[in-house]
Amino acid sequence: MDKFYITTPIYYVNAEPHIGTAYTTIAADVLARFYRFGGVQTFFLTGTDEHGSKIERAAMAAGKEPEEFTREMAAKFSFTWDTLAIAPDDFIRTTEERHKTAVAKFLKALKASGKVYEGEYEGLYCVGHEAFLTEKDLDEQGNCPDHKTAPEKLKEKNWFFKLSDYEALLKEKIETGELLIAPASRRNEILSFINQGLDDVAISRPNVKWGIKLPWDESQTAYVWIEALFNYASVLDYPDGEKFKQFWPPDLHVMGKDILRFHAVIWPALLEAVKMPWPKKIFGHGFFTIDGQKISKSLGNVIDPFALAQKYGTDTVRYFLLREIPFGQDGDFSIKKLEARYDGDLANGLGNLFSRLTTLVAQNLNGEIGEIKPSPRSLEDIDKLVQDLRFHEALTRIWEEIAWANKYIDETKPWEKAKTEMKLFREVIDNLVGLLYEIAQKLAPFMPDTAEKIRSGLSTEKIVKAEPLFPRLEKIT
Ligand code: ME8
Repeated sequence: MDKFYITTPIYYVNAEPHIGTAYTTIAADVLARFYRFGGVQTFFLTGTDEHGSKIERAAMAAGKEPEEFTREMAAKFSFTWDTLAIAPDDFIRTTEERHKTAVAKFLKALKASGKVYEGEYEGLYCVGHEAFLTEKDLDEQGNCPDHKTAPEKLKEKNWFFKLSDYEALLKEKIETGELLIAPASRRNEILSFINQGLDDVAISRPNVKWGIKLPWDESQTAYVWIEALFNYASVLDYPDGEKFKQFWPPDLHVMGKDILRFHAVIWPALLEAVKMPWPKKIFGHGFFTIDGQKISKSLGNVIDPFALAQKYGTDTVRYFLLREIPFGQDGDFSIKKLEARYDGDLANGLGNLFSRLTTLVAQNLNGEIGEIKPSPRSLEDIDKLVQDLRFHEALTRIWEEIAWANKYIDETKPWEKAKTEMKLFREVIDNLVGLLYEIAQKLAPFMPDTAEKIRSGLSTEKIVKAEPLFPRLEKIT
């Protein structure tokens, strides 16, 4: 692989960052770090989705102009990602000039493709989703099942994109794997959705002011989804920027299953219309609940990832989210589970290993071990698991090695050998240092700070008994 372009969704700024959006962004950061460490030219993008009625209304409710409101909210996202050690190569806001300019060029190309026509839409719109709904999407009360609000009845003139022309092509490319959709269950869902027949989609809205005007009809703004999807290209300076030449097409779009259809159906068709190469892979991960309940403002169970990282540590949050919930499946988040993993896996597992090993070296070898020897155990299979986005399995494998190392210490009792059999003692220590050093390398994309502490702790001239990596919880809570 000569380059790796990875994206997260760009998040709506009507809500603050929460652990749901943090989850996707951490996962993408892990992959970006993994490929960067591997020497692959990597571009990792995240950002914020700032146009449309939903944002305009949120700004009004906050008593602010949309410009000011979106600027403040985007800054919160950026700050939160920073505290979670998420290091994107760029952060795009859809209200930036570079995005607006690129979108205008794209819309012109789309119009020129002959796949755009003027029509009338009569139906339902959910502002929460920023999407058109049909009767069969609604619950028994006639509400949007996710937002529990009645959709707005619209009758308006829109410009449409002939999505229906792309059914056969989409099916073919998904079936042959030219467009990979993962996990397999999601791929099947998308295929059966396409098999039911695709309707054309509106690409503009006449009554939404907070948006990007259509170049050929200034009475309309681009439908927020159509414009938002294009962020992935505008950040690279579409159509002829250096970054565009180097990184297009995206190698991987990571997102929650809720927005897979936009990415796996509408997005490739739009790209086809303007003759741009398609993304290679789209991954729709699962959703998680908190203590069994949907994350929602009204339930008051929204967890602020910043506060969580402050209390338990950035690496703990990163580890927990990716270890607890198999990537691709739905799951549940709870503080109780997080604390159990902190005590078990982190403090007693990894933290204890590092502390025992550095103590042994400090006490018996005066802190000096010389060159670090290669690990006696092979950890190569872990890379493949990361490449396949099987993060919880990769972490499980790493913790098997940690458990092995702790058991090896228990069984070989190196502190006894240090008194009588120095050669054997050295062998045990070399094995442990080699293994732990490699464990730290495998952990680096997931837990950058912890990995760095371990690597630098083991590679100094004089190893000292380490400070606890994960202090006892009663001390920090
Ligand atoms: O959809 N569990 O933005 P959004 C797991 N602006 N992931 C979750 C989650 C949960 N409970 N809740 C949210 C939008 N997510 C559009 C995207 S892209 C061109 C435009 C994550 O702020 C998950 O990644 O509603 C989901 O897809 C995303 O947040 C939705 O973010």
